[in-house]
Amino acid sequence: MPASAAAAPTAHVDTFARDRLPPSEALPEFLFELPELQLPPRLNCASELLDRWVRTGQGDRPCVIGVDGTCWSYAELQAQADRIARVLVEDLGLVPGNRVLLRGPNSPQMAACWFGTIKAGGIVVGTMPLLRARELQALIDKAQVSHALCDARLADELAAAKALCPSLRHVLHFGGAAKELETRAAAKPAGFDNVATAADDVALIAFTSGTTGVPKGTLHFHRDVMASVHCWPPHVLRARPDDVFIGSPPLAFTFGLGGLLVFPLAIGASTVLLEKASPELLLPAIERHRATVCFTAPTSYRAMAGAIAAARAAGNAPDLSSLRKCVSAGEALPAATRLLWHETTGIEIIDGIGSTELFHIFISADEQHAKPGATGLPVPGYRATVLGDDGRELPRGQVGRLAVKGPTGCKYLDDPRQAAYVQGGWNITGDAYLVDDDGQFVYQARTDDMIISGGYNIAGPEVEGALLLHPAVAECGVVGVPDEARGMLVKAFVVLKPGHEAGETMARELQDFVKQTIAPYKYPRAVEFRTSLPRTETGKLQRFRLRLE
Ligand code: 3UK
Repeated sequence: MPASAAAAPTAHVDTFARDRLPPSEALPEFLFELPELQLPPRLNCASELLDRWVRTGQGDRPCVIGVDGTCWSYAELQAQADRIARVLVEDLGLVPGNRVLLRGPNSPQMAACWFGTIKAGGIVVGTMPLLRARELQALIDKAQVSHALCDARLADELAAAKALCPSLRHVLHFGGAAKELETRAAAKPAGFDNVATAADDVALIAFTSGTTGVPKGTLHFHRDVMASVHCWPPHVLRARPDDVFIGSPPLAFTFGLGGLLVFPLAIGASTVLLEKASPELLLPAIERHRATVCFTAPTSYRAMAGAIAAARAAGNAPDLSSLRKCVSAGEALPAATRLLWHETTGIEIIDGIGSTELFHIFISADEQHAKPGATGLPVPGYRATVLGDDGRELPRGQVGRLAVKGPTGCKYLDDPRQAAYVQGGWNITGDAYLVDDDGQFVYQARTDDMIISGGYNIAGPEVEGALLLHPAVAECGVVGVPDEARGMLVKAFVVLKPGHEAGETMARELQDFVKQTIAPYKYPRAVEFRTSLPRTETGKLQRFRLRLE
């Protein structure tokens, strides 16, 4: 065992999560080669990310900023997190290892709940704000959640779920008129001694936004959170303590948790937590808060570029001069979007592929290594390769299954699907990739989204990339639909920009355009116009829904 995986006895009294880790032979291989990954056997990530700044006399630094004008310093966030930890332990009987469901849009109070839970040795179960009672019920049952801290505005669906979930004993609301949590917290004395968790005690369970089947709960140790801090952020993002982070992904999504909470706090920077961050709200928020580092999805960059162009044409260009780094993840970044954002703002996007299973980004390129159409290079700390169907590494240029290993890796909570994600020690992400002549990893499609038409393998995202280069196309999704003659037919769903007319003529124009841009056999033989495309709360196109429609 490498030093950083050296075990300390668990601090969890409730060993539910530990008892449901995959057996050791089903785990991926872990790599702790970087010197900074030699982590101590006892580790509570709240001490490292939050308390450290107060301990070293920097508690006055600005930390979390909310939409209501709140701006908490590190000391203030710590004070609130300490009091919430006390409420959980002293009032609600939390014991280390209990699962605590957090529910609400991104906000300073959510950040305090996250740290309060972690400090108390609880296991955070984040939930997407839009989830309904039935979906919440599935997560609560699966993780045997005992406590919930919930934004008062989202109380109803949780109450409906609670009625069906015997494990859930305590629900406290924050916000609203009653301010239950705030009132209890305010009555507590200051300070809290963090539970001295083992580095491999579970800190959070992140559920995948699974498009099919029951969501999978991915377990992450305190050590996983800190390992992520030492890989992508210092080697690729390279943010500074005076940076102001902002973005759209919810804290329940590890893209958001890392990008908007863990990574800024790890360097003493500040973070703007927006409740709503659709492109039309994110853009003015960047301007208002003088944000410098932005995390969002490819479609959001595309929409913001459109909005900037429109505003400039109308003579009221937004002032985005503060912005210096833009991160894209969640979906492949089309070359056209990278180009458009660069033309519009002068900023080269930092693309990165990450997954809920690996916590955060493992292949990425900084501004200097950015290559249109490619995701990038393995992040220091990680190794990546492309495997053939026989499980052997493929030579450069050949399309196969992306395989990754590093300090973090897939650990599903009691789930037979562990054997599909982890094979031969590698994490198999489900993505088809190739490595080009520069060693850059080039995304093709989700493995099960490859379209096999007339004997050809066609990657939907490549066809989308070509369509997006056409000036009339706002958004598009390309999938395979069943076809008698060709097995599958390439079909494009297209949303046009305002001022363009859908119809036969436009369909033919787009088809010809694709034929001139990429190999002609890849062109969409069917084109359907839409006013919007189905997307998940994390910004991903729901291809399965397009295929069914
Ligand atoms: C796809 C990408 C191409 C890919 C995530 C950054 O998206 C995240 O996690 P999920 O579990 O989905 C993982 C899957 O999404 N994907 C993500 N980023 C890219 N495909 N280029 C990209 N840049 O199919 C991957 O397997 O929802 C992303 C950080 C943390 C995350 N959880």
